[in-house]
Amino acid sequence: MSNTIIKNIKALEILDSRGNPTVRVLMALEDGTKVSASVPSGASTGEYEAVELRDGDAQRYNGKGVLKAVSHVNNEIASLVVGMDAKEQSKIDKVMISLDGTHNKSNLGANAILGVSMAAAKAAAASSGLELYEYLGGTDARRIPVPCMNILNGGEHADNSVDFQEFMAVPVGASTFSEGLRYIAETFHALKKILSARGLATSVGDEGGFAPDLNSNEEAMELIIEAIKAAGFEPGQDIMIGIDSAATSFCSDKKGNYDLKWSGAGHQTSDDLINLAKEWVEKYPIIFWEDPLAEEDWEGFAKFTAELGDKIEIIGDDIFVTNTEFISRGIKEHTANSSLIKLNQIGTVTETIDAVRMCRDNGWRYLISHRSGETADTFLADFAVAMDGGHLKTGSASRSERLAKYNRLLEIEMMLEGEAIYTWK
Ligand code: 2PG
Ligand code: MG
Repeated sequence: MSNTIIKNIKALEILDSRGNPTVRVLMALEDGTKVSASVPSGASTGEYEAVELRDGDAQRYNGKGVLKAVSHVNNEIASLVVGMDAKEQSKIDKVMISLDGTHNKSNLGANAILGVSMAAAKAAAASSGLELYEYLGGTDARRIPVPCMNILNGGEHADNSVDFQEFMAVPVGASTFSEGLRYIAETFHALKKILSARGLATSVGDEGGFAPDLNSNEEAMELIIEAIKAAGFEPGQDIMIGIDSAATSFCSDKKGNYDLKWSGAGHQTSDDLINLAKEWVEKYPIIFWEDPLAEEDWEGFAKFTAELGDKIEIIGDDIFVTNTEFISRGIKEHTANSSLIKLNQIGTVTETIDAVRMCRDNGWRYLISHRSGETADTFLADFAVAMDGGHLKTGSASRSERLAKYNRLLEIEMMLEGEAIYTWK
């Protein structure tokens, strides 16, 4: 019999894919099970995300150390959670939420809390002899998400002249996950050839997509269409395009004004951005658009959705921050028709699942997502299969912290022995 009582929790400060500190939690159960979980970290963060606790000690890592969060795990959290049953995920998460006592986890830090929350799920799964996706998703968890591969980076994630943060290739026409991954990895390589033939940079941004200086944002679309064709695929049929504008990062006020500062295109209103999107949706095979407007621009968002919501998936990231309080407002106000889902925006596995459930219950879609600062932890891949959402974004076909998730999905596909489901809808 496995004994899933938590025997020991120990945290440490590690470095993420950008070389910034983050939290890793090691957990041991009474039956000898040992796991570790590492917490990701965003750059284009929403204002209302759960707080990632940083030390603020300028002498260490420019103030970005996480020794306080580590100490919260090792002391206050461990003293309550050790002795609990790792299978009791929602109880463990609830205990940490009330110990923290704030509405945004600013006391203990969402990075401290999430590390323990993820470790508990991993430990309970391992002790039960189940894969994490089976443990979290049940015996029918067998849908592998369509990978939304961010092959061209801009905004806060790169030092180039593109305003929109992510341009993703989405292989909707493939028949399996592994085929889909091949479609977009080949497109990534084709894009590299096209960029170098034009003397454009092939260096990559934070999520592993290329980050060339372009003449306009639209040039990114043209290049991707060209790359899809050069790789031998049909745009719109085999591969569609997803965009994350991350518009909060170029919003100049809270009144619907924007500044396309990286490209130099300058001032734009919400209406200008909506008109641009309408034009692009006519012209290009766009399947979804994330954060087309900023987190404060609820009105603009609703207008965007009224105009385009029957044509494409419209995803709120910074505006909803994986928080049921904001998602429920969005559902009521028809702000979007989908929510991004990031574990560390809300800070526990249970609350993340609650956000997914709310989307599902209300006929919304949800896109499970990595952060721009990642580790080699593959929790996200299993989580995406367990949540059955049908799509996932976890970066490009370069940088091992991104490939680790895609490779884990290949493993899950293999374990499912032909029973895996792969479909956009
Ligand atoms: C986003 C994410 C992930 P960050 O905006 O969707 O791609 O970026 O982690 O920097 O918030
Ligand atoms: Mg986003």
